[in-house]
Amino acid sequence: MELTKLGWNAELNQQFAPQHAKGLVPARVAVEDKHFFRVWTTDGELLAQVSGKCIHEARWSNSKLPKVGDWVAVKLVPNEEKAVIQAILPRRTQLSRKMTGHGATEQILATNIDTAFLVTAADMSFDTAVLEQMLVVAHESGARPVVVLNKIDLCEDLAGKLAAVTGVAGGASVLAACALTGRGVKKLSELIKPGHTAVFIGTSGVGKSSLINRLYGEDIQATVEVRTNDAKGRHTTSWREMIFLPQGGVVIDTPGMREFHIWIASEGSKQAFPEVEALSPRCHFRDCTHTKENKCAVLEALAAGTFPRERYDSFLKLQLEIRYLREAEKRAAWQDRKKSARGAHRACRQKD
Ligand SMILES: Nc1nc2c(ncn2[C@@H]2O[C@H](COP(=O)(O)OP(=O)(O)OP(=O)(O)O)[C@@H](O)[C@H]2O)c(=O)[nH]1
Ligand SMILES: [Mg+2]
Ligand SMILES: [Zn+2]
Repeated sequence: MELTKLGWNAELNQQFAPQHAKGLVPARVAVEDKHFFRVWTTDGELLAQVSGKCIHEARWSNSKLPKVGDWVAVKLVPNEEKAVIQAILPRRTQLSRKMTGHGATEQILATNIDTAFLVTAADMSFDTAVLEQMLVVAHESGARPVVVLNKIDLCEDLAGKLAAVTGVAGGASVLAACALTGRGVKKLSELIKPGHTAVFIGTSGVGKSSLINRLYGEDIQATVEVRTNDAKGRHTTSWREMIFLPQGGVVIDTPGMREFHIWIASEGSKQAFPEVEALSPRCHFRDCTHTKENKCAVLEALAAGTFPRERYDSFLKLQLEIRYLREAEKRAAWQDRKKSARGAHRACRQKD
């Protein structure tokens, strides 16, 4: 397998020089399953495990373990189709969300991606709130977000749904598609160039795997019909997986997720709400939070009806979440410092 087709380039090659000198070879993580990985090397697919040193270094932070999309340095196990992952190369982009049900921990969904396809369905499950969350997460990742309105065959009011999607999409482009007939799939395919990596995210049943099958040209990912009463999916795809397209380029299929709560966001929130960004230079205070200040251009636009109330509510929710995560991050950093101070104290006492 030619690594350049998977996105390997001169810059990565340069970064890899020290690893190369140690006799390690480059590989890309295609599947992650707890402590086992499938990686792609020039010689094909290998089963890989992480070195003890890597696990030790990652003991406080899961994000230091390999993720789907990562470029890694592996040591080949002679005479076996196995490898040991020794190091992760710096990530160019990474798509993260806050893990659900846990205080505030980062879950990395995919790395080194160029395009994030945010899939929604034009059927009964149509929901712009999840799309707004996905947009922030995608903008924050560094990848280019593209909104895909799939299942347009199941919708009577396509113009209305497209308008609703465009209303929240900010600057992201919007594509309409139908994975069943293949309508719109060509446009999608044109956005995945050889060497590029695209990830598909969205709630269960919106048709992520179906679109990928269409792009691939045959059914390689399992798909299952949605429930008839509410069009919700059944969580068919159960792990993140990288797929190499015959025409070049790589796509990552992901399991359907109900929520895309942001991990720490700064740029992402600005880009997801370009309306607020455009208005805020006209606010009286430079650090205006657009919540209670006098002479706030955002609040004025809200009162005048030129900035929709639902968009403002989404904006507020996002700001609250960002504040919560910042606090949680500060707390975690403080606890880390306390832990290492205690460790140092113990080490000193042992020396005495
Ligand atoms: N009518 C119609 N059905 C579609 C379309 N795209 C997908 N489906 C159907 O929707 C169901 C769910 O599609 P999947 O591709 O499995 O959805 P998914 O997003 O991968 O779902 P998870 O893997 O659970 O996250 C399948 O029965 C598909 O055949 C479409 O454009 N139109
Ligand atoms: Mg799927
Ligand atoms: Zn303001």
